[in-house]
Amino acid sequence: MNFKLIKQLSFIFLISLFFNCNSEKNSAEKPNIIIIYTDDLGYGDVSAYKKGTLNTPNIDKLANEGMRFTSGYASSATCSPSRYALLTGTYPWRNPRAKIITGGSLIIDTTEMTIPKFLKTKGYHTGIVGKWHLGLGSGKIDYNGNISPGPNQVGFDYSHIMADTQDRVPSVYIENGYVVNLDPNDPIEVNFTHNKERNDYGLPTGLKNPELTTMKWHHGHNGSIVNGVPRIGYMKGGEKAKWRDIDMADHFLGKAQEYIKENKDKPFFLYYALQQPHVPRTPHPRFEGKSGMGPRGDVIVEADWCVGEFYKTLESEGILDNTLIIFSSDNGPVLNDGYYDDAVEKLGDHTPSGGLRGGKYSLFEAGAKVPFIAYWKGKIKPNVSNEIISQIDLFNSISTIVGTNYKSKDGIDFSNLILNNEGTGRNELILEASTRTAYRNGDWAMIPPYNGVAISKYTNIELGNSKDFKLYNLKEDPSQKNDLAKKEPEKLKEMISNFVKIRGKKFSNIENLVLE
Ligand code: NG6
Ligand code: CA
Repeated sequence: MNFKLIKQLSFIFLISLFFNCNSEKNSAEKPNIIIIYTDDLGYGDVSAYKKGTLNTPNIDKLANEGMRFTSGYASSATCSPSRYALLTGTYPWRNPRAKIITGGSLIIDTTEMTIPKFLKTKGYHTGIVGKWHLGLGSGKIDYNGNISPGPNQVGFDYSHIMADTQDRVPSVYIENGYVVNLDPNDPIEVNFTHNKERNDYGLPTGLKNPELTTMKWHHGHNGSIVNGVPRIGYMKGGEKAKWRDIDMADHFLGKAQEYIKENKDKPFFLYYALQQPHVPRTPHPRFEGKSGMGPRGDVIVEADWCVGEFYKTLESEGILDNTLIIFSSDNGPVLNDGYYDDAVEKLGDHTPSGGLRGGKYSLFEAGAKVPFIAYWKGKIKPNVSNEIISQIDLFNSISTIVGTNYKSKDGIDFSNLILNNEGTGRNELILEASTRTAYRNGDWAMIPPYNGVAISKYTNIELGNSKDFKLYNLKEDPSQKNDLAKKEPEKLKEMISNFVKIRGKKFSNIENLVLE
């Protein structure tokens, strides 16, 4: 090779490097990606979905200036399975460990692909702030050392979390595997097993010392009392590390804002998982009474405020034009989820489910159909879409947007829908609720027979258990009032057969019923 040629080639190489770097830095192909995920927020709890009773102006802004889905689903009617499906793009019923976690081990295998993991291959910095609830460790957890595996082992560079839920011990924050503010002389012990001895374990309990509580338990939730709130489970020690419930919203918001400020110069992924309006509902005093609906309404107003403040940070940091925001909820609404907190008594005309049947824990629509919004300033055009999409699809859609080839088995890619308003969502979807599954295809929803009570006597929610197959046409009957199983036997047969195809042979109950 002569010298001139080498010079020319080096020049071309440098030029291409320059353009490459430039496009790496500013390109819309590597937008920041933020998932704002609420806990138990219902379809009708957002005023962009159901006007009139409770105002959520900041969430509405994302909904009205972005793409608002009217048929967006969580994979499940409870938390851990939905969160598992969101991060892995996999149906939770494929993983027998993807059930509501109470102090249990990590349910994502560390070899499994996750959204933050594939984003890291594209140079993203990845963070989670807020509720985790996907399990920690791989056996009995020692909260006094490095708690692993956890979020940092399944793709997150940074994590600042609460382990399970606000109503479960330990009531402490965990940052990158270590309990925050832990005094080594006051180690934490945690236990979830109830027995006579354990009743004296650690702190006074809701069961033995109800006079020490400021929030009364209704069902469950009679373990250790922390900040006047009796919890699920027992803990002792860790006094300095305990969170203040009324500060939790501000605390997570602050961490999310800090994360943005620190990482705005590189592409980043932030999973901001708010704790509201899950129990115990503990609004900061400045939000008390703001909704007129008691603490449940007040914490929704608080969560909406957090979304607004968070948005302002993105704006002031100048990154809104290059940031895709997904807003959703992990499952549908519940009023009484274990504490007497006026959620039922002060509800008034508000309908958390937005007129859908059921709620959290239910196979009816309100279990998993949730607010689902995609917002990207200047890129996603304001629109309402009736296409069916699921949080399981975020994996494939985000993968396409950033240009990786990772695809999950169960997801579809709806990136074209949100970015170009072209293409379609899903034809079909399996919904999960406390290990039971149901099926949606087009306008139709089918719920197989299940043993168990029709209505939970605790939460007063219709769970979707019945001895017969149920069939609904959601277009004509979105609130699932008219069971068409008898009227439309051919449709029912087709739905059952499609359902079994996805659920597989293991679902022998249904197969037997089909054969009858
Ligand atoms: C249940 C709790 C409920 C809530 C739920 C998890 C009782 C009786 N009920 O076991 O209060 O904590 O678990 O909710 O303890 S979720 O949104 O995280 O799935
Ligand atoms: Ca939840």
